[in-house]
Amino acid sequence: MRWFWLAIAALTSSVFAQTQTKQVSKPLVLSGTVNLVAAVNGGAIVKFTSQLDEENWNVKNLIDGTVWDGRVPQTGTNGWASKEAKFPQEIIFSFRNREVKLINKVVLDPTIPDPTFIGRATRDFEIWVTADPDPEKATWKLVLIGTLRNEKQRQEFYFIPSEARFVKLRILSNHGSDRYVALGEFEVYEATHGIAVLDQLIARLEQLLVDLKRYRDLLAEQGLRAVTEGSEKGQTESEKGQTEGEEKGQVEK
Ligand SMILES: [Ca+2]
Repeated sequence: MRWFWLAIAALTSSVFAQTQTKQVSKPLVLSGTVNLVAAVNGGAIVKFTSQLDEENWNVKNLIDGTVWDGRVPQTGTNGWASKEAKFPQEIIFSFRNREVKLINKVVLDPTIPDPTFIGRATRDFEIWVTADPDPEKATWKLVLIGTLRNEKQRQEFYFIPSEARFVKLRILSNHGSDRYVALGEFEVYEATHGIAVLDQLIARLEQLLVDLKRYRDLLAEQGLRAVTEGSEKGQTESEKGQTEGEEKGQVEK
């Protein structure tokens, strides 16, 4: 029977761990680790409203897997910058072979060469998605309204898992510059099946409950049999003694 309690302890701690994870910061549905719009993973930019220049602020820098690093030797690219500080600025991304994916997370990295106090990095933005085949005629769905901190670091955003063939980043403001708006990197991640994992756990717990009830019934049945047998045995001896006593008494009389 010990295995029952070990199994229950293991399952309970597993469920509890998942619940704790949820409570800390992450949603129940988890995200994959492959950045779907990275150029190396087949990601592409389908359309964009403007770029400051071809050489240093090319929109392709949004999916090149790197951001500016000022340390010697200087590595990374500038990122993307708009032609002017006009809003909204929109950039549409697709995945490998323009496949439809269930996504629930984007990461924006506003790391650019410009110091933060100039205020050129992206601030308020929206994420829109569509599974339609033609981005020009598509019906778009808003899945996230977000605000970036004016800090040179990756910032993660989660939203309800949504089917997407195209993802539109709609930038609504920067941190105050009247020159342009910029962004170092943009990433999109697939929703993984955290729900399915929980469903499996629930199924296993339900089976354990069935087994436990069966074991309880078995114990009850054995216990009842033991009580009944004991009772029958006691009764027989008592009756026997009583009979013997009566017989003895009768003889003494
Ligand atoms: Ca980049």
